[in-house]
Amino acid sequence: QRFPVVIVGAGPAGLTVGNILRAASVDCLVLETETRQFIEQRPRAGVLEEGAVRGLQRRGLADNLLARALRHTECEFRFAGERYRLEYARMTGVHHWVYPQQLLVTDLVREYADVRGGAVRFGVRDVELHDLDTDQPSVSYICPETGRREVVHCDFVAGCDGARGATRGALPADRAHVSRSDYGIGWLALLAEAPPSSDCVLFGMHPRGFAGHMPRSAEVTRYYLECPPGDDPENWSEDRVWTELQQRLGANGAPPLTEGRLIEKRVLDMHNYVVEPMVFGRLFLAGDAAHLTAPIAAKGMNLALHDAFLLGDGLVAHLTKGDDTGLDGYSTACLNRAWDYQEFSLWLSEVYHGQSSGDPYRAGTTLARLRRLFDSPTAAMAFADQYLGRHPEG
Ligand code: RFL
Repeated sequence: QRFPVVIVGAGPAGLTVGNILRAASVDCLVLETETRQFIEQRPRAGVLEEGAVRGLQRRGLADNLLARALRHTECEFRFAGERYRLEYARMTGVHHWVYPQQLLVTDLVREYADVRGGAVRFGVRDVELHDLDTDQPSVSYICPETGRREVVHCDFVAGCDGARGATRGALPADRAHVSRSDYGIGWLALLAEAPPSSDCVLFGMHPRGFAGHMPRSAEVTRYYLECPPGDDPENWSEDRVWTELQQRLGANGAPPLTEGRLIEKRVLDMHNYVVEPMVFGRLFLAGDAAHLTAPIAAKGMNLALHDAFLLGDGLVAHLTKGDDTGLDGYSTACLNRAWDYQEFSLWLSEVYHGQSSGDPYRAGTTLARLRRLFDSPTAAMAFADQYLGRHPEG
C-alpha cells in the first residue's frame, strides 16, 4: 500500500490536514485508534477563535459550524464578592465562537470520508513509524479485522495523534527538545445537563479555589473546579460539586447557578509541554502531539487548527507545485504561536489560582492584576488581544 501522506490521528488537527489534502486531490490515509462513533461523541473543547473559524471557512469546513455555533462577546470575572464584565467584542470588534469539539470532529470526518473520499482506518493498534529520516518512510499498524501488521509506504507522515499518541516518541532524543511545565494544580472538569447560568463565560477567583462556567449549548454547560492534582473524581459528589460551584462563583447580585445532572466528571492535571522542532525528517507533528497547553486559556484546539492549516497548505504546495516554502517555515511558525499561547496560559493561570494559593503575597499581586483589567483600558485591551488570539489566520 502506498499513499503520499499518512496522517496519524483523527482529531481536529489530523482531519483538517486530511480535508486540505483531499481538496487538492492529494491522496492520504488517516489512521485512528478509536472508532468513528467514539470520536464523534468525545466532548472536550468548545471555544474557537474567529481566526480559526475563518481558516476553516476558507477551506469549506465551517458550514455547519457557522449555522449552529454560538457567538460570545463578553466574559465575566468574579472576585472579592463582585462581578466585572469584560466586553471584549465591543472593545476589539472580535468575538469567540462556541461549538463543541465533537460536533466539529463529526463535521470534519463526514466531509473528509463521505464527501471528499478520503481513506481512513479506525480501530488500528500499535502504530509504528519507520525510516523517517529517509525519503521513503513508512507507517505500520495492527489491522483490527485480521490482527496482522500492515505496512503503508508514503512520502510524509503527519503526527496528529494528540497528547498520548505514538508519533512524538518517534523523534530521537538528540534531535528534539521537549520543554515541560507543571502548574501543580488539578481541575475537576465537569459537564452538567443544565442550561448555562449566564450568557457568557464566568471566571471565579476565590480563596477556596478557581471555578469556571463555560456555556456549551442551551442544554449543556461545562464547569471547572480547582482541586488537588491527581484528585479522585469520586471524592466529588454532586452535592459537593454544586455547593463549591455556588460558593466560588457567587457574587453580589448574581443569581444562583442552575443545577443539573453531571454527565462528565474527570480530573485534569494542569501541565504543558512544547516539542522543538516539530519536524524530524519526513515526520511533521501538529496539534497536541507537538504542544500541550493546559485548558486554562482554551487554546489547544485553536493551536491544533492553526498547525493543520499550515501543514495541509505546506504539503499541498510541496506535492503539487514543488514549492517548499510552507514546509520549511512550518515548525518555526507554529512554535512562535505555541509559545505565545503558553505564555498567556501561564499569566492567566496565576490570575486564576493566586487567590487560593495560600500565599497572601500572590493573592495580593493577582488581585492587583484583576483590578488593573478593569481600571485600565490598555490592560483590558492587552488581555483581549491574547484571549481572542492575536494572529490572523495562517
Ligand atoms: P486530539 O483531539 O487528541 O486527536 C488525536 C487523535 O489521535 C488518536 N490517537 C491515535 N491514533 C492513531 N495512533 C495512535 N497511537 C493514537 N493515539 C491517539 C486519538 O484517539 C484522537 O482521535 O488532538 P488534536 O487534533 O491535536 O486536537 C487537540 C485538541 O483536541 C485539544 O487541544 C483540545 O481539546 C484542548 N481543549 C480546549 N482547546 C480549546 O481550544 N478550547 C477549549 O475550550 C478547550 N477545552 C480542551 C478543553 C481539552 C480538554 N481535555 C479533555 C484535555 C477542555 C478539556 C476538558
